[in-house]
Amino acid sequence: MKGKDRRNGIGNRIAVTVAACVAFALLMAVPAMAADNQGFGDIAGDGDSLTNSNIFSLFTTTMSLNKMAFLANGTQLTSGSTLARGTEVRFVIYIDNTTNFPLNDVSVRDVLDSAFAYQAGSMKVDDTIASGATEAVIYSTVNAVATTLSDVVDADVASAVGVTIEVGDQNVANGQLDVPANSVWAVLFRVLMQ
Ligand SMILES: [Ca+2]
Ligand SMILES: [Ca+2]
Repeated sequence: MKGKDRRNGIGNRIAVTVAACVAFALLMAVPAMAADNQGFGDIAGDGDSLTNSNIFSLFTTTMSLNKMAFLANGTQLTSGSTLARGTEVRFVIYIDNTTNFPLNDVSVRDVLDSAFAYQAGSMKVDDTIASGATEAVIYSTVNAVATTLSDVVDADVASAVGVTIEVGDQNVANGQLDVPANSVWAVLFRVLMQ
Protein backbone atom coordinates (compact mmCIF):
# COMPACT_ATOMS: atom_id res chain seq x y z
CA MET A 1 0.00 0.00 0.00
CA LYS A 2 2.93 2.36 0.43
CA GLY A 3 2.20 5.65 -1.23
CA LYS A 4 -0.03 4.14 -3.87
CA ASP A 5 -3.33 5.65 -2.83
CA ARG A 6 -4.18 8.82 -4.71
CA ARG A 7 -7.67 9.13 -3.27
CA ASN A 8 -6.95 11.92 -0.82
CA GLY A 9 -10.38 13.38 -0.42
CA ILE A 10 -9.14 16.37 1.53
CA GLY A 11 -7.16 17.58 -1.37
CA ASN A 12 -3.70 17.48 0.09
CA ARG A 13 -1.39 17.72 -2.87
CA ILE A 14 2.17 16.82 -3.54
CA ALA A 15 4.39 17.82 -6.34
CA VAL A 16 7.97 16.85 -6.84
CA THR A 17 10.70 18.09 -9.04
CA VAL A 18 13.91 16.25 -9.70
CA ALA A 19 16.35 18.55 -11.48
CA ALA A 20 14.39 20.20 -14.27
CA CYS A 21 11.69 17.58 -14.41
CA VAL A 22 8.34 18.13 -12.71
CA ALA A 23 6.12 15.19 -11.95
CA PHE A 24 3.24 14.41 -9.69
CA ALA A 25 3.41 11.57 -7.21
CA LEU A 26 3.67 8.31 -9.04
CA LEU A 27 1.65 5.20 -8.45
CA MET A 28 4.68 2.97 -8.73
CA ALA A 29 8.20 2.88 -10.07
CA VAL A 30 8.52 2.70 -13.83
CA PRO A 31 10.57 -0.33 -14.95
CA ALA A 32 14.21 0.37 -15.79
CA MET A 33 14.81 1.35 -19.40
CA ALA A 34 17.99 0.47 -21.27
CA ALA A 35 19.91 2.72 -23.65
CA ASP A 36 22.86 1.52 -25.72
CA ASN A 37 25.64 3.71 -27.12
CA GLN A 38 28.31 2.73 -29.65
CA GLY A 39 30.83 4.63 -31.75
CA PHE A 40 32.12 3.68 -35.20
CA GLY A 41 34.40 5.26 -37.81
CA ASP A 42 37.11 4.71 -40.39
CA ILE A 43 40.76 5.35 -41.19
CA ALA A 44 41.25 7.17 -44.48
CA GLY A 45 37.78 6.16 -45.44
CA ASP A 46 38.30 2.46 -44.72
CA GLY A 47 35.83 1.30 -42.12
CA ASP A 48 37.44 -2.12 -41.95
CA SER A 49 40.58 -0.50 -40.49
CA LEU A 50 38.71 0.61 -37.40
CA THR A 51 36.48 -1.64 -35.42
CA ASN A 52 33.34 -0.32 -33.78
CA SER A 53 33.57 0.61 -30.15
CA ASN A 54 32.20 -1.60 -27.48
CA ILE A 55 28.51 -1.07 -26.75
CA PHE A 56 27.98 0.93 -23.56
CA SER A 57 24.61 0.35 -21.89
CA LEU A 58 22.99 2.53 -19.28
CA PHE A 59 19.60 2.19 -17.65
CA THR A 60 17.12 4.73 -16.32
CA THR A 61 14.44 4.36 -13.72
CA THR A 62 11.84 6.76 -12.33
CA MET A 63 11.87 7.44 -8.60
CA SER A 64 8.64 7.36 -6.60
CA LEU A 65 7.40 9.87 -4.06
CA ASN A 66 5.40 8.25 -1.27
CA LYS A 67 3.22 9.64 1.50
CA MET A 68 2.24 8.08 4.83
CA ALA A 69 0.26 9.35 7.81
CA PHE A 70 0.46 8.35 11.47
CA LEU A 71 -1.22 9.18 14.74
CA ALA A 72 0.96 10.56 17.52
CA ASN A 73 1.10 7.08 19.11
CA GLY A 74 2.63 5.63 15.94
CA THR A 75 -0.50 4.03 14.47
CA GLN A 76 -0.28 4.17 10.69
CA LEU A 77 -3.39 5.59 9.04
CA THR A 78 -4.92 4.48 5.77
CA SER A 79 -6.10 7.06 3.27
CA GLY A 80 -9.81 7.69 3.74
CA SER A 81 -9.77 7.33 7.53
CA THR A 82 -12.12 9.56 9.55
CA LEU A 83 -10.57 11.41 12.48
CA ALA A 84 -11.95 13.71 15.15
CA ARG A 85 -11.14 17.38 14.77
CA GLY A 86 -8.15 18.27 16.85
CA THR A 87 -6.39 14.95 16.17
CA GLU A 88 -2.67 15.26 15.58
CA VAL A 89 -1.44 13.61 12.41
CA ARG A 90 2.18 13.11 11.42
CA PHE A 91 2.69 13.12 7.68
CA VAL A 92 5.76 11.49 6.20
CA ILE A 93 6.87 11.88 2.59
CA TYR A 94 9.74 9.73 1.41
CA ILE A 95 11.78 8.68 -1.59
CA ASP A 96 13.56 5.32 -1.68
CA ASN A 97 16.62 5.87 -3.86
CA THR A 98 17.20 2.33 -5.07
CA THR A 99 20.06 3.35 -7.37
CA ASN A 100 23.79 3.28 -6.64
CA PHE A 101 24.01 7.02 -7.29
CA PRO A 102 22.80 10.10 -5.43
CA LEU A 103 19.71 12.03 -6.51
CA ASN A 104 20.86 15.60 -6.82
CA ASP A 105 18.66 18.67 -6.56
CA VAL A 106 15.37 17.08 -5.52
CA SER A 107 12.41 19.29 -4.61
CA VAL A 108 9.10 18.35 -3.01
CA ARG A 109 6.03 20.53 -2.47
CA ASP A 110 2.98 19.75 -0.32
CA VAL A 111 0.15 22.29 -0.25
CA LEU A 112 -1.98 21.66 2.83
CA ASP A 113 -5.73 21.64 2.60
CA SER A 114 -7.42 23.96 5.12
CA ALA A 115 -8.44 20.87 7.11
CA PHE A 116 -4.80 20.52 8.14
CA ALA A 117 -3.21 23.07 10.47
CA TYR A 118 0.57 22.81 10.21
CA GLN A 119 2.26 22.68 13.61
CA ALA A 120 5.06 25.21 13.70
CA GLY A 121 8.53 23.84 14.15
CA SER A 122 7.57 20.22 13.49
CA MET A 123 9.63 19.51 10.36
CA LYS A 124 12.23 16.73 10.52
CA VAL A 125 14.24 15.09 7.77
CA ASP A 126 16.40 11.98 7.61
CA ASP A 127 18.52 10.34 4.93
CA THR A 128 20.33 7.72 6.99
CA ILE A 129 18.06 4.75 6.27
CA ALA A 130 19.20 2.07 3.82
CA SER A 131 17.13 1.59 0.67
CA GLY A 132 14.42 -1.03 1.02
CA ALA A 133 13.50 -0.22 4.60
CA THR A 134 9.93 -0.87 5.70
CA GLU A 135 7.57 2.05 6.19
CA ALA A 136 7.54 1.30 9.93
CA VAL A 137 11.32 1.73 10.06
CA ILE A 138 11.18 4.87 7.94
CA TYR A 139 8.59 6.41 10.25
CA SER A 140 10.29 5.44 13.50
CA THR A 141 13.64 6.72 12.27
CA VAL A 142 12.51 10.12 11.01
CA ASN A 143 10.17 10.54 13.98
CA ALA A 144 13.11 9.99 16.35
CA VAL A 145 15.24 12.71 14.75
CA ALA A 146 15.96 15.18 17.54
CA THR A 147 16.57 18.29 15.47
CA THR A 148 13.76 20.11 13.71
CA LEU A 149 14.34 22.36 10.71
CA SER A 150 13.30 25.99 10.73
CA ASP A 151 9.97 26.80 9.11
CA VAL A 152 11.38 29.86 7.38
CA VAL A 153 13.13 29.80 4.03
CA ASP A 154 16.83 29.64 4.87
CA ALA A 155 19.85 27.42 4.37
CA ASP A 156 18.24 24.21 5.60
CA VAL A 157 16.36 22.11 3.04
CA ALA A 158 12.76 22.69 4.13
CA SER A 159 10.26 25.45 4.86
CA ALA A 160 6.62 25.78 5.83
CA VAL A 161 5.15 29.14 4.89
CA GLY A 162 1.38 29.50 5.09
CA VAL A 163 -0.11 26.26 3.81
CA THR A 164 2.84 25.30 1.64
CA ILE A 165 5.55 22.85 2.64
CA GLU A 166 8.57 23.21 0.38
CA VAL A 167 11.63 20.99 0.41
CA GLY A 168 14.60 21.68 -1.81
CA ASP A 169 15.24 24.84 -3.78
CA GLN A 170 13.23 24.52 -6.98
CA ASN A 171 10.38 26.78 -5.80
CA VAL A 172 11.88 28.76 -2.91
CA ALA A 173 15.41 29.49 -1.73
CA ASN A 174 15.76 26.57 0.68
CA GLY A 175 18.99 24.61 0.74
CA GLN A 176 19.45 22.08 -2.03
CA LEU A 177 18.23 18.56 -1.28
CA ASP A 178 20.40 15.64 -2.39
CA VAL A 179 19.42 12.05 -1.61
CA PRO A 180 22.36 9.69 -1.03
CA ALA A 181 22.77 6.53 -3.10
CA ASN A 182 20.93 3.44 -1.87
CA SER A 183 19.15 5.47 0.79
CA VAL A 184 15.69 6.51 1.87
CA TRP A 185 15.11 10.23 2.29
CA ALA A 186 12.11 11.21 4.43
CA VAL A 187 10.48 14.35 5.78
CA LEU A 188 8.02 14.36 8.68
CA PHE A 189 5.76 17.17 9.84
CA ARG A 190 2.81 17.41 12.18
CA VAL A 191 -0.66 18.83 11.56
CA LEU A 192 -3.85 19.12 13.58
CA MET A 193 -7.14 18.17 11.94
CA GLN A 194 -9.45 21.21 11.79
CA1 LIG B 1 14.01 26.23 6.85
CA1 LIG C 1 17.68 23.36 -7.65
